[in-house]
Amino acid sequence: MANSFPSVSELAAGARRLYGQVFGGEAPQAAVCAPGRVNLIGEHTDYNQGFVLPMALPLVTVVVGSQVPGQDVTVVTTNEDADEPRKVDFSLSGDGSSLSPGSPSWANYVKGVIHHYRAPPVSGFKAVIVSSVPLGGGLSSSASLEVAFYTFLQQLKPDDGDKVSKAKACQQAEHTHAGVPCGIMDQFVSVLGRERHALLIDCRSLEATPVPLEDPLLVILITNSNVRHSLAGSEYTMRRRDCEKAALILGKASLRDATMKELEEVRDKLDDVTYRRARHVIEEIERTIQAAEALKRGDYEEFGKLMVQSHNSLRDLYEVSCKELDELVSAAMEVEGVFGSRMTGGGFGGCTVTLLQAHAIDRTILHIKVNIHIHIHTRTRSHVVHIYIILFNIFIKKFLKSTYA
Ligand code: GAF
Repeated sequence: MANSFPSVSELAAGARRLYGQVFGGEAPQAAVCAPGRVNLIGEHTDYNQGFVLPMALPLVTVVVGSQVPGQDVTVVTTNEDADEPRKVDFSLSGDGSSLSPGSPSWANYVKGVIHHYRAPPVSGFKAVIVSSVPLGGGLSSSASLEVAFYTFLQQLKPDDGDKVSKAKACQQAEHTHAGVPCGIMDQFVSVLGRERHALLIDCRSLEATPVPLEDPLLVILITNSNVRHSLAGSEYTMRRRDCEKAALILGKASLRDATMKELEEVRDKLDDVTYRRARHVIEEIERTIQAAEALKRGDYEEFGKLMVQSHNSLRDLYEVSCKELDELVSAAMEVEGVFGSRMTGGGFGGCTVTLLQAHAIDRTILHIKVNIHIHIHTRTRSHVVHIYIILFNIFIKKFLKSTYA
């Protein structure tokens, strides 16, 4: 059976309760939320100006809070990182240095969003953050926090309401305050995602085409390997640099403009790693366009094949997968009724996404769990015992018909 996760109203009720406890029984003036996302296909293509196909999730970050007189800010989170303080206080007065990134790291997203808010100055406030998006799980916990916080600031002092600019401001917060040179996908779909639709986003023009996901016979399953990735680590930045290098050698503004034929023509000018990174991106952009077409015509077999090709490319060419994700994908693909499976998000851990027939959901979950037990056995013998609980305490989300708004 799939595990359940709290609804938005349950999360909001929890946030209100916590707010009352922390702030002397008061009720918050505002309550907002923003979704995490799962990317169905189109990985590491957004910062290459390509296409992505994410969908917003019913996993959300909720912010409740109130404006206060003056410029003092207090924010509390239920963030599960036990080693970090869960409450921060700072003042918005002065030279802005209080908004510089620092510790605890979760507060950097809050500070970054205040810094890039499009209708400054922001007044003092107190707020509580609660989230059902797993941290570091590749489901955009950080973008959902940024977007939820931006939405909260809009309640205190409205900006012009432009949604694309809002997504861009949140992306900037990630760049300057979390140190991750991310693309636009996560913030964009968190702001503009639609219930029961994926969004085909052209990351160059920022045009988005909703693709319905309303087939009652279809289920999307997310499995969390519970391997925590850190996009702030150097690998994400290195991939981005590799792509820029390839584009430069190809004489293109971005890899979006390159074809495989052109890549082959300059192959002897590229080192092997740069060639493989570029090849992934060029082929993944094409796969994403084809996948959106397949989804529109209900060709799930084709969509599934493209998902698996995407995973293999991320594993072999882009090298952002890991053993646990590969195992989860392989296990899912062994089950009849599964169309396709792949890692999702930045990689180096996090989640897989699987497209399958609704009637196959229970046996798919069972098969994944049984296979995981086989692997635990193997790992135990190779002395990586402690990984058992962390890696294989998987939780599985079944959500196609859920709502998030
Ligand atoms: C992370 C980034 F934040 C996105 O912009 C995107 O590049 C993704 O990794 C990989 O597709 O989620």
